Amino acid sequence: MDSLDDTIVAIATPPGRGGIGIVRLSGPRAVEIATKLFAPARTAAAWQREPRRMMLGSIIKPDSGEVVDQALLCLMPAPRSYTRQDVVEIHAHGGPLPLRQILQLCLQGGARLANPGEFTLRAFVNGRIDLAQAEAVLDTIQAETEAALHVAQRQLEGHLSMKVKALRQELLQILAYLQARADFPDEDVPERNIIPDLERAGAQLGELLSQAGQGMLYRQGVRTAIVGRPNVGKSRLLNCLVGADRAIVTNIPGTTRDTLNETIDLDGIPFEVIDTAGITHSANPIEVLGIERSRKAVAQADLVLLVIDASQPSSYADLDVAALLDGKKALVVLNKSDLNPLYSYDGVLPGVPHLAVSALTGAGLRDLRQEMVSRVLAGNVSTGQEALVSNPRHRQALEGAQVCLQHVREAAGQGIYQDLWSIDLTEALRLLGEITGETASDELLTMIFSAFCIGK
Ligand SMILES: Nc1nc2c(ncn2[C@@H]2O[C@H](COP(=O)(O)OP(=O)(O)OP(=O)(O)O)[C@@H](O)[C@H]2O)c(=O)[nH]1
Ligand SMILES: [Mg+2]
Repeated sequence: MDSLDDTIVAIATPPGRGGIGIVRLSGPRAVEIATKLFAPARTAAAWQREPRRMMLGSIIKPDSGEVVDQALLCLMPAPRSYTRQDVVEIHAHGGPLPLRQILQLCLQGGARLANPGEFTLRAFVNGRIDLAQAEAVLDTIQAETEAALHVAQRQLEGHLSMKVKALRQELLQILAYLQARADFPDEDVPERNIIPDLERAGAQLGELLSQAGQGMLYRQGVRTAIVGRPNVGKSRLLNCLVGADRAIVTNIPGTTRDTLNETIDLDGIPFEVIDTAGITHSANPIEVLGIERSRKAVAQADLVLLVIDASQPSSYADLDVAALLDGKKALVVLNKSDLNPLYSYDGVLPGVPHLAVSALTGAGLRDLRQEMVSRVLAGNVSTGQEALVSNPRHRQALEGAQVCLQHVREAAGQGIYQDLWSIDLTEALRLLGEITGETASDELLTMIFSAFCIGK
């Protein structure tokens, strides 16, 4: 891991143009570096001695005195800052050029370019937030629905961490007892039945895990591919679901050549809906490439909407597409239900709900949306409790810890030698510690923070 003694710098606002853009410095030399390139508007202003106040001035090139931009500067001294180090924020105009020049001046002044997530990494390493909270920062930035934001904010406030830490505390007490008995067999360590304690811990783990499926849906969303043979109304259906004219719709088969993605919010779950090229046997090289992408979209999808033109009699072409869906969560959408006559398509995909809709009139769309939600929630049922776990990494650790506790309970029930219990308990503690970061390896940290954007 890179040294915490480096002073790091990054443009903290997204690329592109905006009203303001922020360059952020963190580290022991932040003040020194900023001092060299900032000329306060009030000549006597000593921004270094007025922390957490915005100070107006100019950013200048130290060697020539040339003004780069007007800016507001703010110092957040250690330890009351995001990273617990000295942090200086330069709020300049949000154009790529002024921001890049300011960044350059900071680098020339002795700062180093921050790695992705390095500000948040420092907040974690310096103990301001734990690892689950650091991950919640990223989840907040990436949230696509209100529900996802809510879960991220609860995690950032530390609700998951609190539960995990309390669990670890309980397991630590059991472990301490077991070790006392092992280390001092001749002394009178009072006998204690640990089974109820283990069961309580197991139940708490189970409670956290019971909502994890739903939490993960909020956070990760559902990749939903719309597939079918050409001209059945896939693109029109996408437009209907999105509520905007996104995809080109014509009565010419083979209109859609490339996949097109749009995210919609259904009951708090972000569905990334993907329109695809109609699947058919084509010799046109462009269509062939498009169809290849359609197949890939099906393979990668969490949910597939198989669209059928119900105003046409059933054809082998539909069955060919249906055959691609083997084992996928799917819905059959019988489109063009506004037309006459309508043909029966019962059992195109046995066991999968069939829904009649019209992408022209909007009929049946409400039921379709509802069915999409119930289809992905199946097996992740909500019991009115709030989802605190939304991250697959956390779920894995909790599941691992649960298995360990199960082993201890079984061994204890059979009166098996206690040393073995300690091994499983220690492993459960390690796994839980990975969630909040107490036992996270450098590799794990690198993996987590590299997913962040630069400047966060
Ligand atoms: N009557 C009726 N026409 C529809 C409906 N949905 C789509 N259409 C028409 O069917 C034709 C094909 O629609 P598209 O959405 O382009 O079909 P597609 O499945 O995307 O076709 P490709 O991109 O070629 O694979 C267009 O003329 C649409 O207006 C519907 O529900 N009812
Ligand atoms: Mg299309």
